[in-house]
Amino acid sequence: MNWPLENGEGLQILRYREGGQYTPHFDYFPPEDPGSAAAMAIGGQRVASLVMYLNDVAAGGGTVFPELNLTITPRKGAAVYFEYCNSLGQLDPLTLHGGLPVRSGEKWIATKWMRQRRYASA
Ligand code: PD2
Ligand code: ZN
Repeated sequence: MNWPLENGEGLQILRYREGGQYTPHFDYFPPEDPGSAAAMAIGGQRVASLVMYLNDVAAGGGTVFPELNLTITPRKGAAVYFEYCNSLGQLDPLTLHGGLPVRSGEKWIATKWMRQRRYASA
């Protein structure tokens, strides 16, 4: 990801069962949200995400970027990387994204989020 290892949050593993989905959201902490200041107290803002697909999904489960008219089909071993915070701290709302409903089978992902500064002890 070309960020210092210590800027990384712990890897998050997520399992979706059939019908499971992730409603569209920003991975950064929206400045207007009441909880954002506390979330950013250590490490600052999130700057980048890597969503790694751990299995092939029988049907559905794509990662969708509605503002970009873009959907990525999950494939085992593939990943989606995107950034949303530049060096001035400006955020990119075009990175709104979600996980479409899994129509058949399961979907497993591992997500790594990076911060502006040191977050982990690594
Ligand atoms: O599973 C996905 O496709 C997905 C969609 C939106 C994962 C995340 N966000 C995430 O891990 O932040
Ligand atoms: Zn996300």
